[in-house]
Parts: sequence; C-alpha cells; structure tokens
Amino acid sequence: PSKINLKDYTKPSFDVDTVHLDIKLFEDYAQVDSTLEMVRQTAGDIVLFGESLELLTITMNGKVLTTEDYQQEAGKLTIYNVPERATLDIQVRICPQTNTALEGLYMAGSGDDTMFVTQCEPEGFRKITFYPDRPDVLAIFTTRLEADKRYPTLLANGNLVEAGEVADAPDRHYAIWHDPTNKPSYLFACVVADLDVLTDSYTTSEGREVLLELYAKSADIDKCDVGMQALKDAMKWDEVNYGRAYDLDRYMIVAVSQFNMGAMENKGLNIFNTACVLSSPETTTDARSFSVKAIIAHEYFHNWTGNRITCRDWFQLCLKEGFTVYRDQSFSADQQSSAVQRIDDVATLRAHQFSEDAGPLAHPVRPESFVEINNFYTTTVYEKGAEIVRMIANTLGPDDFRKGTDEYFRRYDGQAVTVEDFLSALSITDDKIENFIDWYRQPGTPVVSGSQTYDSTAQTLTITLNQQTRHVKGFDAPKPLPIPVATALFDKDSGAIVAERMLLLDEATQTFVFENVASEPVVSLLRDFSAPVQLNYDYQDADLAFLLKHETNGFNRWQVTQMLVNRILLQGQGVKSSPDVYLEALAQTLPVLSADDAMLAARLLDIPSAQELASAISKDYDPVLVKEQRDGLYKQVADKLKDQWAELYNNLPMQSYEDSAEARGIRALRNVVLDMALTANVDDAADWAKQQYDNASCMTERFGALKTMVNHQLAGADKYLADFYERFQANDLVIDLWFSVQAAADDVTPDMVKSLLTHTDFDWNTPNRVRSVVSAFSSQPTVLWTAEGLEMYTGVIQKLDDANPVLASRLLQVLARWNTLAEPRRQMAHEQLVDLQKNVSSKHVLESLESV
Ligand code: HT7
Ligand code: ZN
Repeated sequence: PSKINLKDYTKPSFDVDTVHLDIKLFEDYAQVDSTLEMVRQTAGDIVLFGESLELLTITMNGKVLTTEDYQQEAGKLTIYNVPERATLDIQVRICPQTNTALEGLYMAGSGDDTMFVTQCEPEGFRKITFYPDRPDVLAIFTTRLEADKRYPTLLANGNLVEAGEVADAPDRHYAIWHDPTNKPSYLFACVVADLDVLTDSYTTSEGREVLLELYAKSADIDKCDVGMQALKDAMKWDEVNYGRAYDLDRYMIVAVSQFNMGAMENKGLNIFNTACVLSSPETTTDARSFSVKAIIAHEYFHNWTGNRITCRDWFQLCLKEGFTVYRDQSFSADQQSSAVQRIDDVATLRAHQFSEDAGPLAHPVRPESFVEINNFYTTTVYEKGAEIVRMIANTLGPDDFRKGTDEYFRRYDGQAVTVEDFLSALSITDDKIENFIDWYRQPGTPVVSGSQTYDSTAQTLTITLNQQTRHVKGFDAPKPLPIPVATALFDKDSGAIVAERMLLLDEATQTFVFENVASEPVVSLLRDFSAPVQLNYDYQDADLAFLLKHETNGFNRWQVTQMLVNRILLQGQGVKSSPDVYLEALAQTLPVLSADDAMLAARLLDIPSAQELASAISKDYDPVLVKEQRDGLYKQVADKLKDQWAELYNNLPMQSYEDSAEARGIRALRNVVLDMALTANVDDAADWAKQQYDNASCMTERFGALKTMVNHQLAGADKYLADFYERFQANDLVIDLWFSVQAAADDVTPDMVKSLLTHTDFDWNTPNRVRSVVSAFSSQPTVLWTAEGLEMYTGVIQKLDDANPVLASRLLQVLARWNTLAEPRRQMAHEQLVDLQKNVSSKHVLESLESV
C-alpha cells in the first residue's frame, strides 16, 4: 500500500461553500443525493474521494458528466476542465445494512432493534458520497433525512429547520437540519433511530440558552443523568478556564452500542459508544463512570479545539487530540484528587505510550507519513501529545498559558491549522515555546540520567543531568529536547523543602547549581511528572524511603513507590534493590494514608501489572519471569501487612451508595484490601468476598468481589459468575464485564477464550464485545505469548481483517512488542505474524505488520 507524506501537502484546488445532502434510507440500501457549490482556489482539477459507492449520476452546472469529463480510480474521482465556480449534483447508492466496518453510514443492531448512524472521522464521509473529504475543506451543511416511520428519531448537525410526512409515502417521514458553522466533512453526522431522549438546558456565559439532549434506547434512558451532569460541568469549566462558550442552540449526544472507538465530537451531534456515556451505580463501576465524565468533557472540549479550529491535514491530528486530552485531564483533576488524576494519567502513559515508543510502531506525535490514518489514533498522538501541551503550560505558568490559548482562539477561529500555528500563538509571551516543535517531530522516549555532588565548604549542590533518546530507524538522529525537570531539595533532618526550581534541560548534558544549601539534601526530580521521560537518578533506597515519607503531594509519593518497585523488579538503573525498604515504607505509610485519603492509599498499593512492568523491557522479555517476580512482590506486600488487612477492611464498611470522591476512594481501597487479604490467605477473606458480592450497593463493590473470587479461584466462584450473568443478562455493558473477567482471569487458557468466542452472547459485529474477550485476554502475557495463545489471537485478527479493519488493526497493536521477546518465543511469534501477513488484505493490518 502507498504512503502519504506530510511534505507532499498541497492546498485543495476547490473549496466547497455549501453542501446539500439528501439521504433516503430504504430497507436494503440508501440513496444519497448531494449538491456541492464549489469555488476555485488554485489551478487544478476537482478531486473527490469516494469508497464503496455506486455512482448513479453526476452533473456539473446542469450538464450530465460522462467518463470523458472525469476519471474514477482507486477511491478518487477527478473532474477535468472545471470553470471558476461549479455546482455539482451527485447521486450515489450505498448499503449501510452491510457496512460492518462501522465507518461512513452504517446500520447498528440486529433484528427489530436497528438504527442508522455515521462515523466520518477520519475518512468515513467518502463512504457516504463523493466529496473532497479532507479536513481543510470547510463547508456549510444542510441535511435532509428520509426514512420509514419506525425510526422516529431523525438527527443531523445543527438546527432542525423542518420535519414532516413524505408525500405519497404514508409510512415515511423526513427532517431537514441546517448547520450554520463551517465544518470539515469528518464532523458530519446523522442518526436515524428509535430512541428516547433526556432533555436539559444550559445558559452560556454569553446568554445563549442551549437545549441539551441525550438520546438512548428506552431501556437505557435511566443511565443518562451522569453524562448530562458531566456535560453541564464541562460547559461551565470551559467558560471559566478557557473563556470558551458553546456556539449553537442545541447540543445532542446519541448512545450507540456498535462503535469502533469511545466517542465522536461531530458538530452539535456527538455520537458515543454506550460504554462511554451510560452510567448507573448498579451497572457501572466507579472507574468507568469517572471515565464517562471525562469522555463527555473531551468531546465537548473538541467544540473549540478540533471543531472551530480544526486540523489542516491528518498529520496534525495531535493538534486537536493532544490539546483536548490535556484539557480533559485538567477538567478531571478538578473533579477529584488532582494527585490521583495525575497518577492515573502517568500510569497509562508509561504502560502504553512508553512501550509504543520503545517498539517497532514508534512514531512522532506528529507523524510524517502513513498508509492508513486510522492506525495513528495512538497513545503517542493522544497522551504524549497532551504531555507536550502540559510541559508548555507549566513552562509558561497559568497566566501566560491563558494569554497564549486566547491568542490561539482569536487568530485561528474558523480555520484549519498546523502544530506550528499552535506553537506560534502560544509563544506570544515567550518565544522559546517554539522550541517544543522537536517534541512533535522526534519519536522515542528520552532517558534523563543524573547525579549530584555536594560541596559542604561552598554550600552548593550541583546536579548534573543528561538526556538520551534512542535512534528510531527511519528517522534523523535524535536531538536534545527542551525538558522541564521540576525539582525540590529536601532537608534531611527536618524533611522540609529548602529549594524548589524548574530546571530546563535543553542540551545533551547540563549542570545546575543550587547555592546556600546548608547540608546535603535529598533531591526530588521530575515532580508531578514534569516531562514524559524515563528518569534514572543515583538514589539510594533510603533516599526514596525518605521521599515517600516527606514528599508533599500524593503524586510524587506514588512516583517514589514506582521507582522502588522498578529497582526491585527491573533493576532500575542497573541497581537491584531488596524489597525490604519498600515493604517497610509501605507498612508505615498505609495505615495513616488509608484513613486520610483512601483513593491514594489504593493507588500506592497498586503494584503495576506484569503487562505494565513489561513495557519497560526492551529486549529478552520473558513474560513468565516478569509475572512470577511481579506476583512474588505482590505476595510479599500482602504477607508483610497480613495482620492489618482485617482491620483495614473492617474500617471501610459498605454503606449505601454515594457518588463522592471519598466514597469512591473507600470502595477502591476496599477492593484492593480484599484482594491483598486473599493473597495473604487471611482467614475469612473468602467470606468477605462473598458477603461483599451479596450485599453490594453498586457495581464497584459487586464486580470487585467477583473479580477477586475469579482470580483467586475461590470455591463457588462459578456460582457467582452464573449469578452475575443471570442478574444482568439484559444489559450488554455488564455482560461485557462478565466476559472480560473470565478472559482476563489469572488462570485463563486459550481454550477458555475460544469457548467465550463461541458463546451465544458473543457477537463479532460489536466491538465492545470483541474487546471484552480479546483485549481482556491480552492482559495475560504469559498465555498470550504462547503458540496456542498467539494462534488464537492472530486468528481473531484474520477474522476481523475484512469485516472491520480498524478494529483488527487496533487489536493487533498488542503484538507489536513481539521483537522484544526472549527466544524461543520471539521466533515463534515472528512465524505466526508472518503467517498472518499472508492471510490479510486490509491496508490497516498490513501497515501494522510492516515491521515483521
Ligand atoms: N476524534 C475521535 C476519533 C474517533 C475515531 C477515529 C477513528 C475511527 C473511529 C473513531 N471514532 C472516533 C474521538 C476523539 O478523540 O474524541
Ligand atoms: Zn478527541
């Protein structure tokens, strides 16, 4: 498949002023008629993109075009000899009923329970009609939808201008929507369905009264309150923190059960995976419910960062995604403990993005070439992209960052722009910000190493830092990047901070001198994870134990525990530590912390999973060894605190459900303590689990207990699994949990997974269900990286390759680290991937296999 390169970008020859779409849905096909008013910008032909379309007619300025006037090849339709202005009328036929790729217009559901929805980002609009489907072509859309009346809900972007019966067709009706904002085609959306709606309103800071609507199936409408509240919170937050108010009279969200990703920010008509919008205490865990709020906020924030200011081309995807993730992380940090938010964000970054950067699929935050843009919705673009914005925000400080973002919105509103434009607006108070461009260009995670010397006579502390980034094949040799290193010096006697500074490491090696330091301090570096780097510093274990006690915020304390765990399990910086210091420090910290901040206590106990630890291993990775060592340390922690678990558990009694940060913290810690107690073979712990399940007030308690019972293979776990299934049979999202707890179980085998894949409730056409088994299974590396595990996993990819290549390729990313495995697994994985390569044809999957 051919590559598209950033350096080849050229402006479109024609702009589109207005688009009229008329979409008529019938039993087994849809007809799409479009009228495009096009205006020449530069010399050249009109280039329209189109895939899986049956072209019926095309006319230009009233004249029917023939193959003399245009050429159609490989997803493109080129029209020659076009005057300055052209009105194109195009009629196509499409088949949403057989569209299993879930891109473009597709039918979701089955039997009597179906609906039609769209997913156009990044290049789905070209599966609806021929169009200059690229983000730098902005137009005003008017959409007419016509369908059978058994689909009463007809929605599209913007405002409803008309609705009524279709003449001569008593079973059919229509609606016309007009979107007054200029938008690229990837933000187009429509929904044709039978849904209930939860309605609310919000008055913006500019005095606009906005109608808020959340559409879901009638059985799910009682699970929409959390999402609605989150939407109102996000609207307010964006006004307060960025001065951004909503700009239309209506904001709609639709819940869809078949969706490739989490949600989509279509202008005024967000479409959400049900898993990312529905929430109720009985059916949704706290963690999921929290992420529902974050995703609602993320999509809402796109209205300014993505929709009003969009990307010039898909290479600039991080422009909207990195900034929007940074914004949703900041929003979430304001909704709960900011330390816990940062812990979760950094844990995700380390587990997924660092390993992506270390493997064969490493790419810059702004890639320079791709075969299939769908493959670049990655944790590097999203999460590392957000870290770059965070570094810039911290470097500028809140006031100058706000000046910079105000300038960005002022300068580029209504335009399709680049990362350079973004940096140039943010530089209005400090032109050094433009140096951050290299973070967007260079792949690989920098490793920052350092050491210190103390001169007691001069009373100076000198810290020497250096940075190194691996040279990723196919890219220029890495350059030093600007790395902000937040640093504090702690007095060893009092534990107080004696100096605090943001060090900017922007050369390969640099020294930083602190004056007037009365005695040798303990240095805390990279506080709040001030840059997305790996840190190696010449700490003694005792320094880390000291910091665990004295660091002033929860994130930094957690970071210290992570360093200790790394030194125990992974020989961080070549040092192999004994677990004693870590265990002692935890034993001292935990009792106090669990009473003060239960959520943080839960995070401190959370030893990274084997999968997460493995992400730091770049060669000779032995999954069995890593798991043994990780489980060994987990057991040591459990045993060390064995006498405390009963008291801790009893001090966290189950109460009636409450959605407060404190109550969520208690539930999280209780689940961790329960698992620890079972690991330490505490008498009665099995009974606690059963009672917790039976008396649960919410899904966090019930599922926490079930998961623990399954993972510890408790007698009776099967009975509880069966009970869970019976109770929640009618709720797809809960049945997803039921599948996932089995597929991710500690004792899972490929045969068990195969039997889940043939269960009557398994459905290959529902990505949530596929992920609930396949992604859950991939969290067990000791089973995944076996001949049988891989055969099963690659079989799944092969099966999905044609039907849903976006999903297939995303699932395949997990296998990207095959080349870091120790032999003989490496060879075995390689053979399976070579076999897979011979049996797939989508460019999505083939591109992901390029390094094999
Ligand atoms: N901007 C959205 C990306 C998205 C997407 C991409 C590819 C295939 C399907 C998709 N659904 C949504 C989501 C977001 O980042 O907000
Ligand atoms: Zn996004």
